[in-house]
Amino acid sequence: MQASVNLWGVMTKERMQERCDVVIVGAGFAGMYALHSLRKAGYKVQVIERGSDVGGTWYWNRYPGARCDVESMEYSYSFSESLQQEWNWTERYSGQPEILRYAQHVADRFDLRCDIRFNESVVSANYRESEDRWAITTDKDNCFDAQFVIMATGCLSSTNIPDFEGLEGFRGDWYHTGLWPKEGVDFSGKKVAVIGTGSSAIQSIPRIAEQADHLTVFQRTPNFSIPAHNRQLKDEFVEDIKSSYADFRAQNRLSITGFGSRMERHEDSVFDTEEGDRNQRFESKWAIGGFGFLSAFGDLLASTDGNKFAAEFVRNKIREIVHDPEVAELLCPQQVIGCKRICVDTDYFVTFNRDNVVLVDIKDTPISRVSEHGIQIQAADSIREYEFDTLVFATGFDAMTGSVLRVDIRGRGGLQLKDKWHAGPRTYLGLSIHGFPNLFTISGPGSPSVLTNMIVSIEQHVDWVCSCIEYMQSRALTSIEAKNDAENAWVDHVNAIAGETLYPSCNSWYLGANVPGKPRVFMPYVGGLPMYTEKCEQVSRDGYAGFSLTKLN
Ligand code: N01
Repeated sequence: MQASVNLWGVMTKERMQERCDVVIVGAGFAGMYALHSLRKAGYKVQVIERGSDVGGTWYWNRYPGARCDVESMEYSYSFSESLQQEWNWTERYSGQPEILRYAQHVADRFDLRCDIRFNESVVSANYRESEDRWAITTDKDNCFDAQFVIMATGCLSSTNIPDFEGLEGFRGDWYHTGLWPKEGVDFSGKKVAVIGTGSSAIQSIPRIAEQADHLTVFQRTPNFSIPAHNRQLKDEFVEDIKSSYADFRAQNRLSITGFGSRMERHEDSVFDTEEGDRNQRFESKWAIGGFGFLSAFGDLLASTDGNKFAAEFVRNKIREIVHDPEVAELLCPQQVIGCKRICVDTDYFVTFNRDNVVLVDIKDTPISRVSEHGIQIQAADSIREYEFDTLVFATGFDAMTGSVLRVDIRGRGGLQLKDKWHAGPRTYLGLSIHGFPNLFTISGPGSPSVLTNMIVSIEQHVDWVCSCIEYMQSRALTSIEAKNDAENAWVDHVNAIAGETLYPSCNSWYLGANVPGKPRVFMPYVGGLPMYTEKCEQVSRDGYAGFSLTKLN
């Protein structure tokens, strides 16, 4: 923004007013690919990103131990054969620094940065019905006028920091795993608390314990975690995949989760297998490591009784690894395995055998406040105080809707998205919202998104949106909007198929249960990527069935 002198000779800030075809919010993997695709198709595109660089979740989540839980040969873009051939991943599961370097490489290679405004946040988006265009404003008072808005804001990028009384008076330092400082944190000689035991905690706890003087972990709900067995990638393995990378990607797109096509998935029932063979199967999956554990049998997420076999197998592993039986029992999750996203770890449970690590169970005695010196717990008849130099909030995210609703979005008739979604998100295909024409959500609620390899889902969504915009341009159409009945039917379908699984049976962030006051609605689409992709393709083949397409007079 520049300064200028107005008619009265007074210096004023000159607001930037820019007209473009598409504004994209966010420069993570979704925003970057959308920019590349739309620009290639000839559109004028502006990306606005609150961070100082590309990478999205991998830009913000720099906590120690941050690592992808999808294998690196699969967690990467497939749109460019030369990109996938030239980039070399080093480990089975990539760490955050390597994934961020990859995102930066993609930005350089495809010259993306020139169309991204960094260190700037979109604050509002208003639909102007008379023109079928959006007015977008930012925290730097800049305005953009665009026909389309693409929310590429990520599913897990709005941090959930519990509203603990007294936090502002805490004399030490505190951090959230999802807003980790770029310069890192030195825990040497410190007494540290980690609050939470989700994926971020499970990855960071072993690394923090190695460095800190003392670590206390505050656990509300224990989680299931499967070892990553992370390792350096062997050249033969990489060459084998690269020799037919396109086929490998195509196979992955046919799998329900968008990854793991080479993984053995068993479809037989856990009830049809004798105890010895059953445990043998679980044992071999445990030895392989990672998410594939739940593919040991075909019905582990369909039946509570069947699920218990897998859950008890993991609990027995925890009891074997953790020396103190009381601590082991506290670490044993009691919910359905897979109902919360399963964690993939390196040395998590064994960390509780260290002399400098203590587990505090806060299920029945929650954190009551943060004092100047640490954390207070309300026990039966007294307040217990723990002193710390550093607090780490590994307390997760306002998932799937948080980052979309952080922008004040107003559609037709001034309808506010936060009002429309007051009882939970409603979308058609997780891509579009009735009342909000020309606005697309990438991997939005109602799409497979977080239940799949995110990059595969992102590519599928961006490709669909680009084709849709091309379709409109070729027919001089100026607006597209999900119809109310199509949206209602989709929401009903998403809920109905989630209800046939065990997913809604526990307090997960999929349900919004981790954020106080958030409506409990199962947000991702559980039908799997192939079925979902086919549905999207059918909709476009049928001339965008379920959408109203109009032309401004
Ligand atoms: O967050 P979470 P996360 N007092 O919501 C606890 C992805 N991810 O950042 O379970 C005390 O899972 C909360 O307790 P409870 C991945 O998809 C991916 O760890 O609500 N505790 C829970 O233990 C993952 O699923 C990678 O009872 C409180 C924890 O904080 C998703 O991000 C790596 C509390 C939050 O766990 C989120 O993971 C890391 C309170 N007031 C993350 N509030 C990859 O590998 C919350 N908690 C790609």
